[in-house]
Amino acid sequence: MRIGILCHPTYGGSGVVASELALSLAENGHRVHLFSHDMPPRLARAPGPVEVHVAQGSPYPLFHSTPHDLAIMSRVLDLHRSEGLDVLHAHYALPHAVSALQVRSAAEQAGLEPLKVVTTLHGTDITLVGNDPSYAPLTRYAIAASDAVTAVSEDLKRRTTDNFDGLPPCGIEVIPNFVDLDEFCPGAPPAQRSTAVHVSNFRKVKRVPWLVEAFAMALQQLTASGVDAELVLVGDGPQLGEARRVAQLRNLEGHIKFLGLRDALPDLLSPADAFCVASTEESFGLSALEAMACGTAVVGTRVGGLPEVVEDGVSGLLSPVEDLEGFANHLVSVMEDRERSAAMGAAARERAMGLFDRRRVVGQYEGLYQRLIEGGCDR
Ligand code: GMT
Repeated sequence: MRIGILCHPTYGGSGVVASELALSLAENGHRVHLFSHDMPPRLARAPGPVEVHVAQGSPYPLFHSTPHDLAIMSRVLDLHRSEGLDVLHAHYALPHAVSALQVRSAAEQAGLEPLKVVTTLHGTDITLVGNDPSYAPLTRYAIAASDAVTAVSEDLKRRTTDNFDGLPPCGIEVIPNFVDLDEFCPGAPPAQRSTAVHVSNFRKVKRVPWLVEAFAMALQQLTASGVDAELVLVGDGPQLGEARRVAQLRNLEGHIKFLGLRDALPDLLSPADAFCVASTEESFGLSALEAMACGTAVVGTRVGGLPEVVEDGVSGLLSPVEDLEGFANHLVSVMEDRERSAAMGAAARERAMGLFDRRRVVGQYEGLYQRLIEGGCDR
């Protein structure tokens, strides 16, 4: 198949899913083009034969900001005209699904080969952006007009169908996120100190300052029982400064590390006793899945699709979103008992292998593309 993928060039989330999918599809013999306004970091360090098109557009005094979405659409249309695409797969509803639909309609108008538009909803495109009145009408259109729509969890599917009427002919199919189990695997022995790790883009929804508070609370109990513990924070974003301020306020020096953006995720995840997710929203929790694949137990909040990924009490421990003390207690119970954290970590790896193996999930996408090309779900 000839497949075009549109995505945001993010360090995590949809940018990673789109990049890993592009690489896997290319590995399976498909011709794959990925379009974005910058190089997605996960793809930049992979040698796979994906053709990447970075389209940024040119600034012009009349434009408030450079409209890279338009530049991406032009590039896709140009490629469709010269080489042809069977499927255009948009990751994140806005703007990519709208861009893909625009290309489909421009191709039709120009008498080019028809192409099918698949939209994958990732989470905040529905729960935050899509709910914003300034974007809701366009999000609704993107969902209704796509040839197929997928959601990364049952919870996200439910939230989408609850909030938006007008679905594509085949409804919304749940295709979960996936992980490369060879790249993300247990390896390093446990760290000397009992270690909790968090990886994110430090946006408000990730609640990193709240996590630092919870860790400070847990640390008091851990220290009292003679456990030497630390929290390792990986990533960067708007709430980094606030997280540092809380760490200072709670005298966490010597027990907290801010590492900034890192690529060596498996090496950071696999020696840890716990992976922390303190989010107020999480449609899936890809970083939690990557930690699970590395054999690390998850301590998280019971939100969105996270309970579909982490089996509460088996591969991790989940607590209600406002329960700071409960979250801290979960950290203590995993971090003070290394046998327990190892057992949960092993269960986490098993779950990642059973449900979220890259090869299996990529096959689901291939099946969907094939059905569309053969005329299934035609409008
Ligand atoms: O919201 C983010 O953190 C980024 C966002 C994205 O699309 O880049 O992440 C969402 O998509 C990920 C990949 O499908 C999911 O694993 C995350 O749970 C989801 N984030 C939220 O729902 C907050």
